[in-house]
Amino acid sequence: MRKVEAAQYHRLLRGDPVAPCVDQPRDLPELGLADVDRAVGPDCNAPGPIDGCELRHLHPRGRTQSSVISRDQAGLWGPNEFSTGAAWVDYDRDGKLDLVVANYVQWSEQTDLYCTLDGSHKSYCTPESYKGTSARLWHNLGNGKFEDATQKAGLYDPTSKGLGVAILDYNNDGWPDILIANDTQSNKLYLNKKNGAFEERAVSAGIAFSEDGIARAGMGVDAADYDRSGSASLVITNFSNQMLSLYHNEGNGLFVDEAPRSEVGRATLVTLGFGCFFFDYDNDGWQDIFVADGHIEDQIETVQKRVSYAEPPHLFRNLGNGKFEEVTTKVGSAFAAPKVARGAAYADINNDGALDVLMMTNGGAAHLYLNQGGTNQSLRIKLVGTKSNRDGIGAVVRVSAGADKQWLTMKTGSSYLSQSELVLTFGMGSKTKADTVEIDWPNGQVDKLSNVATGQTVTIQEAKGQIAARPYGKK
Ligand SMILES: [Ca+2]
Ligand SMILES: [Ca+2]
Ligand SMILES: [Ca+2]
Repeated sequence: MRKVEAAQYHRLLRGDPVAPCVDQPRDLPELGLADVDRAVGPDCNAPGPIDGCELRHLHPRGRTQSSVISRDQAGLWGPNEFSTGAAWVDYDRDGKLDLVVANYVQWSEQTDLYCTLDGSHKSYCTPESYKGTSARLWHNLGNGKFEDATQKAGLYDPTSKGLGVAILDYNNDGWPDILIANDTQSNKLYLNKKNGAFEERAVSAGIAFSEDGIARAGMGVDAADYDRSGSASLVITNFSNQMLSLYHNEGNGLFVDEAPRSEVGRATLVTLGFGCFFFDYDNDGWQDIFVADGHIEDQIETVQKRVSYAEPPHLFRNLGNGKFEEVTTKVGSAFAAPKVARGAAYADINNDGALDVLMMTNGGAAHLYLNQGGTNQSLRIKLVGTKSNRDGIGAVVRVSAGADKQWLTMKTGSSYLSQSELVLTFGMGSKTKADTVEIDWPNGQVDKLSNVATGQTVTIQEAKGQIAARPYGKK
């Protein structure tokens, strides 16, 4: 992967409507973009209290004209909380996107505690020093209004110290479930009961704790069917000396952590992971794993010799047999250089059909790595909902080519305080067309296309089919 210079990076971000946005809401106009009532886009993955969450009303004539709808107007007024990850999910499948926001701990400048790692310098206190706070679920009432549905939906849990949010349908019943990755508290998995309420199932599902029963330091999270089993599995980043979690979905309500037995676990034992996601970087049809790393303590090397503040990221190539191999150093020395990374997102920033990677660093520069691609084909799918939400968030897209069958979910959230583009990229290997493309929309509509060529981004409208196609540009 080739690094893009900072000035070029800013031009790309501002000029490209599919640019991913991470961590810096004031600089980036489309952070956490989704259309919640066909005219409203939210701006809401900001770290810090929910004051950082705005709704932007996009005027129909263009993206340059937007006005901020205050959280008062939208009814998004809750306690002053330390909000972290966020995701849009139409949990009651009424066509209107609802918002889930993870909260971290009860902290303020006034109640800040003094902790020290080496006896002389102030350091971060561990999360155990502070009380937790519940995630919040905002139910979209329409007309730009939301209500706090946390209690009635069964999501209220003041023990949580949430950082990451992923939306997945882990039991394949067509109703989106919610995962909250918690720091030093057990992770939470909210099963959608289809009646506006959820039931928390993390312990029985096997993802609450590590294999030895410890609540780890959950940071970022993502979900995808990485082994084509038909069910969405999970990756969750954890602290140094904990390795990440690679929870394989067994398809029966249970997950098994594959990390301890795999290259993924061994390679991530010492590093401290934040942003993470599944994506197919080499377009071979198998979902690979990216992890952004960086410790929280700049003095950590003085007390733990094997651990460093700046750390290389991880890129794991999916070998297609349930195993991964680390390829970080093979894709570029700048990419593999140590960083104090936090947020991470992907998008095809230059329309060549290969996914590029954006990393944000703590107090430092953003790093954008252009994927140089290869000989493998890809097909990109953009959705336009009509009865369902406009961006098709929650839709499942299934692509078949010969015996190869893949599926991806259109989603927001995932990773760490970041959001990737709202376009699905299917790696197609040597195939030059998909035999079928099937879209299961959140409202139940199913659309099916046949013989769709690779090498393009196809826009599909609910109940109508293909409405636009954009061929990839020349490299
Ligand atoms: Ca809804
Ligand atoms: Ca479900
Ligand atoms: Ca791959």
